[in-house]
Formats: sequence, structure tokens, C-alpha cells
Amino acid sequence: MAAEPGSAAQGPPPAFATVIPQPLAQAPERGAFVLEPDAKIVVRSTAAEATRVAQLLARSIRPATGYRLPVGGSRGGAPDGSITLALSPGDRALGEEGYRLVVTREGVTLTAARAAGLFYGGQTLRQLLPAAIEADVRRPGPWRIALGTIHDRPRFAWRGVMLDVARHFHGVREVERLIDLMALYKLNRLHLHLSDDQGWRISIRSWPRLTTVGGRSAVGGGRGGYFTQRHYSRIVAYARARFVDVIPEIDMPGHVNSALVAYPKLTCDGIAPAPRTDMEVGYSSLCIGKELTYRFVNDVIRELAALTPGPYVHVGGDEAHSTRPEEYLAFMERVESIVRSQGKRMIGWEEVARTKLRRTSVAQHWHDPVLARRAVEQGAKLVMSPAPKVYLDMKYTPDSPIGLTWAGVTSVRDAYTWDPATQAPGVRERDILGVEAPLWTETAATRADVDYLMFPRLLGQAEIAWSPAGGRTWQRYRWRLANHGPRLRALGVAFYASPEVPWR
Ligand code: TNX
Repeated sequence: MAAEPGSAAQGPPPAFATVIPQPLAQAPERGAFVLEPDAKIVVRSTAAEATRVAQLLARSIRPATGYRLPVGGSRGGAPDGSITLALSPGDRALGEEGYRLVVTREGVTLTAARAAGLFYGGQTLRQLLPAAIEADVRRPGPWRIALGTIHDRPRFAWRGVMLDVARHFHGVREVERLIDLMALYKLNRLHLHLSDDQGWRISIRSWPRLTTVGGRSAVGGGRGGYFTQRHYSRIVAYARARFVDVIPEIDMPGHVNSALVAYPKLTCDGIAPAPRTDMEVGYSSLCIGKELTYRFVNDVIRELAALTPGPYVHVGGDEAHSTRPEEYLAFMERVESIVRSQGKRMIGWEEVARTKLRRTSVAQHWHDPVLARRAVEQGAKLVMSPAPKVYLDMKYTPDSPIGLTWAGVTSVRDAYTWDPATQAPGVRERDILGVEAPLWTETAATRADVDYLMFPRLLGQAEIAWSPAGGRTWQRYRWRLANHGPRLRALGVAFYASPEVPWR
């Protein structure tokens, strides 16, 4: 009988060199460890978090192997053939997120100072197993892992993705899937752009019409949608378990047409604007002189802060072309103190650097190096999102079926060949929290659209955020990326198979 397609036994295990993002240091050896059906996952720590990480690891490799992979303590030592996770809180060299991975014929040992490091070591381990490990049904082995040692820790603490759920709504299941994909590539900040002219996507209990009315529209006249606070909390918890912080953004004082449609009393003349489903920007504004505006902002930020365990709330601040400049300054300064009064730190698009910023606030660079510099001169930190390099909504080539081109066309190579520390004169590495890749969704209505624009460019951003700049070249990266084609396919990711990459 002919073998079923795809049922052939796995070839040699992936080389250490194919891991994305590239680890800090690696010493591969000849030979392989074989994961056997009776393998155990042993946790050498009493911390509940370490056991939780071990369970997530087991869950990620059970479906394809069909092995039981029981998770347990280390009484009596780890039997041969085990995967051991050890927490070693005193091990300073590993940092908050680093890990050491040692693979011998007898077993695999992951050591980290914190649970996050164990989690990232687990992601590396997944990538060292054949791509079929990502299948959600049982596949034939053998499940080999190349021998050697990896020592790894990130360059930047902020390794982000932004998803615009306002222009087109993308629901809980899609966001959770994105979190899974982010985690595999060691990304740890998910910025959700929750409101814009075309739709408001997070329920605010004190202003219910924001979603019941403002949530009903989308670019191109789609039907919109929104997260209830329960749904949103589910996303936050799912992310947190995978060491991802969710940063909520409500854009203001511009990009607010959907809010004004829902509550015309927020406009200066009290007249409701028409709902908007086109792609224009810069035409709407909150009414800066009205006291009600600040009650609204305070209510929204209070409810968002209560849903947010992380330190940051994003307040937008971009493209406020219909707000007078001096009013913009007064407004943003007041918003910053509202965010602070809710116990959070403000992050805003780079335009917020025009105002007097606190040192605890963060500006997100997207366009103007002068504003980036102005933020750091005030002692604030930066998240780097230079549009021509990291905007995932730019087309790959002029012929890409979806995407925009205002910042240029961004090939997979363009998206990879840049460095955060050389984007703006006067901005040094220590001013930078990290990198974030935004996906604006004017042209991304479906999950397949999101996949196409995000992948494979997101893997390059993950590497820029995690790996030292020194060891990176496009020539080597394109070869390493090619090895991720089968893995992304096994994960069901409809990526753009760019001809720049020698896909396997
Ligand atoms: C600019 S960059 C925007 C968004 C658009 C995006 C499209 C920035 C802070 N604002 O409103 O969706 O371009 O690429």
C-alpha cells in the first residue's frame, strides 16, 4: 500500500543554526537525543509557575508525538530520556528572560532564573524538533533533537506586535492564535489598537454606546464587532500565561469618529457625525474645551486600567490634524496625568513628544526622528516602529494584492535589514525599550489577510528585537528563514512565500 503523503519518517533534526530568533551563543555537537514515548517532563523547582510552563511545553508537543509526557517533580532524579526544567533564581547570567539549554544523549535540561526563561527555552526546544511537531494530529517520529548547548537572552525587553482591531475587527480566537505564534518567536508585547474612526472595539461599561453603536462599523462597510470586558480579560489571561503583556490603546484626541457617532455630546457642536468606513485619517477630534471630554477620558482609562495587569496604557496621540496645536498640548498633558492617577504609565505615538513628557512615559517612534529625539531628551523611553521597516501593512512589492504603500514597499529583506539603535540621531541603545511591528488592518479583513502581511516579516522583527545586531546578516537569515516554511505550514499560517527566500 502506498504511504500517505506526509507520513514519511522525519529526517535529521533541525540544526541549532535554524532557530529564530538567533540565540546569543550556541555550541552544537554531533549526534541526537531521541524523545521516546515514555519520556517525562521533570520540574526541578517548587514554583507553581515552573510547573505551568512545563505543562504548556507538554501540551505543545503532545498532539504530534502522541506521547503522554507526564509532568512531575524531581524526587529520585530525572530518569534517562527526560526533559528537565530547572529554576535557578540566583543565576544572574541568565537575566529575567534568558535560559540555558543542554541536550545530551541522556536528556534535555533547561535552566533559567525565572519562569519566563524556561518558557523561552521551551520555544527553542520546539524549534529544535522537526517541523511536524507543530501538527495538531499524530505524526510519525522519530523525534530527534540535535546535541549541544545554547545560552540565550534577549537584547530588548520590549518585543512587540500591534494588531489594529478597529479598522477590521479580529476576534478572541484569532488574537489567541496570534499570541501562540508570537510566543514561539519569543515576542512578549501585544498592543491592541482598540478604537479608531471606523470602530470602537472594547466595551466600556460607563459609556455602553461606544460598542453597541460605535462598534457596528468597519472599513469598507463590514459588520464590525467588539470585545466584551470578559472576552478581553480572557485574552489578557491567555497572553499572561505565555509571558505576553497586552497593551490596550484608545486613540485620542484624533481617530475618534466612532466615539462621536455613539455620543454626539462629545463633539463641540453636539451634532452627530456620520459613521465612517473609508480609510481617511486626521479629520476627527475630541472637543478639547469641554469638561465632559475629561470625564469621558477618565472613565475609559479607569476601566482599561482595571483590565490591565501590565504597567502601560496607550493613548494614541497620532495624526491629530483636526486638533489645534496648543489644544493638543494641553489635552495630552491632562491625559498623561489621568493615566498616572490610575496607576499606569502612558505610552503614545511619537507626536506625544511635542508635549512635556514625564520620564516614566514612553513614545512610540513611527516616522519623525526629531520627535524620537525630543522624547529621549525629556528622559522618556522609546519603542521603535519605523514605518518603512516594520509596518506590517506595507505591501511586499507593488503587486501585493493587499497592503498600503504610503511608507514604501517593504520586502522581507527590507524588513530584516535595519537596526533600532541607528534610526534617529541622538537616540542610543539605552533610550530604547525595544521594537514593535504594527499591523494596521485597513486592507486586512480576514485571518488569511493578517497571516499574509505578518508572515514571514514578523519573524525578522522578532530576531531584531531579541538577537544581538552583530551576528546577523541577510544572507544567513534567508537560509534560516527558509527552514521555517514547513513549520509555519504545519501551524496553518498562510504566509507570503517571498521569492527572496530559498523555501524548502
Ligand atoms: C498611519 S502610524 C497611522 C494609522 C494608519 C496607518 C496605515 C500611525 C500612528 N497612524 O492610523 O492606519 O498609517 O499604515
